[in-house]
Amino acid sequence: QSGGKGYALVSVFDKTGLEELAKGLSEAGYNVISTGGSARAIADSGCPVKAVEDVTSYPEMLGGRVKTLHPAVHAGILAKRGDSEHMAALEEHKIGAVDIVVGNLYPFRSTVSSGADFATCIENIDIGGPTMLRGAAKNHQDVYVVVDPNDYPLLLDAVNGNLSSEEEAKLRKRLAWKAFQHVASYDAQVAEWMWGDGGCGDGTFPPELAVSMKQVNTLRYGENSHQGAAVYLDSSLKEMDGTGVAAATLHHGKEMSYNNYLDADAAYAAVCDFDAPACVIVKHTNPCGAANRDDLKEAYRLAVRADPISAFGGIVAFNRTLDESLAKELREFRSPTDDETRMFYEIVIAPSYTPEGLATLKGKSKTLRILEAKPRAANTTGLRQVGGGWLLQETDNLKPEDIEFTVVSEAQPTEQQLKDLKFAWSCVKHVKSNAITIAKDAKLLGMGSGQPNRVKSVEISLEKAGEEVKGSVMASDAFFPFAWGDSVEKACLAGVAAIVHPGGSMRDGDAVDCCNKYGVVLLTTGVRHFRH
Ligand code: 93A
Repeated sequence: QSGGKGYALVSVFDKTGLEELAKGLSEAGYNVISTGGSARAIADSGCPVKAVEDVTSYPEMLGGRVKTLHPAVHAGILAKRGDSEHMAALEEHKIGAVDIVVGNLYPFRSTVSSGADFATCIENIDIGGPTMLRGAAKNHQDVYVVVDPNDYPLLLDAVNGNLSSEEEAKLRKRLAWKAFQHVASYDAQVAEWMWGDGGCGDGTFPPELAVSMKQVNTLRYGENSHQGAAVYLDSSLKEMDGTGVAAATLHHGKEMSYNNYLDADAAYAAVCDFDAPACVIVKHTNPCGAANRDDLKEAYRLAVRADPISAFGGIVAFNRTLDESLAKELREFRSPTDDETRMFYEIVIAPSYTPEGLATLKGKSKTLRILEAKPRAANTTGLRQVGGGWLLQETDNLKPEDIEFTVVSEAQPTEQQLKDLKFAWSCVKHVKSNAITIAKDAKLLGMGSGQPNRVKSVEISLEKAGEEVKGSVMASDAFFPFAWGDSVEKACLAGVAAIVHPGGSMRDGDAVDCCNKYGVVLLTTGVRHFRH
């Protein structure tokens, strides 16, 4: 080694920024040593580089499985510079100290998502890379470890003596943390794959839970301004980036807040449950407006009309491309309750935008958040925290077509009523329990959410539906425990023409008798959609 500086070991799969890095390290006086492909790339750029083989005196072997796994490398990384025995051992074995390790790993995750076969996935499990990163991170007081090309300029700053000693010590710790995080997330991805597609698990629930967090973004605050908060991206999802709201693209507007994420997720989950073109408007995680129409502009207008006061300041979600004419409608539409006020929204979210649609929507307001997200995969799980642990469940993926709707009343539903019952059922699934929805002509008229008392939810939804309740249909997320003088009779008296509930109550018979008395249609589904 020359110039008093040790080796800088560079072994990267992602070769972004490699040229400038190698140049910078050489200029700072380090001897750059490197593995096959990385060494070639550095040499091609005209920078001096030594092959790791020349340090270990062993060739890369087993088709590349063993490259850096050698005492000449790992003792050089792990030796404590202030420990005379460690340094004497390096001296004795003629091993050069490694001062810098720069590495990033075989692309395991993208290999799996590309649909590669088992053997290819196995070959893309990096062993030597994590080993050198962990060694360097452990010995971070003496060794810089860099896993992210974005940190190369910072590294060059540090090795050029541009940092104070406190800044330098802090940077070493942060880089070490980042390396351990990188490796931990990598190993979690491998473990999850082994359990699932890797063929270890038996497919039963629960799956192994090694949540691999890809990236953490700090949020300005949580539900309220005195609560700190952050959003984590789940890198265990097999789908590529852009799936679900955490990975969505923010095209325009203010940054996403904690509540924005929650509400956008609720709105997008609800709208994506419809196969037909749909608009859903959410306020405080509950759909307050929804409609199916081939013309999305009409779906949007109807969704607002369901409850214009709640829709104001809400989240508007679509399940089809948002084009210019829809964007104009969103920009210009005035509150049906007050002709002077244009509707204001926190977020518009859709799977895609036409360029004109996006440009037009941006003109609505500076702050409007415009989100583009791929629909969330159907087979995902939901994780929630409770004191001392977490609860995991499969997401509620049941759609009306998966459910048997059984007529239990004397009156039979018309084809339109059956359609509307299924529409109301799709809506009620996304409303907080006790949930009641009232609908007609594939549009929501009223909803009652989150009431501990089901009768109250019925009363609220009837009140919201107003005059339009006559001839409408009603859905309940769980069974009616009572009928006479209770939820069912109140709905019948108000003019609801058809009702659907899961059934299964001791007094199911009362609900049937009550509906028969008023000539109302009653159906059961045998499944419920609690949302607590
Ligand atoms: O196959 S490995 O697990 N065995 C090793 O000894 C080893 N050392 C470094 N993979 C190993 N690496 C990885 O090679 C690095 O983590 C990096 O991703 C990659 C760089 O290879 P190349 O320089 O040949 O492109």
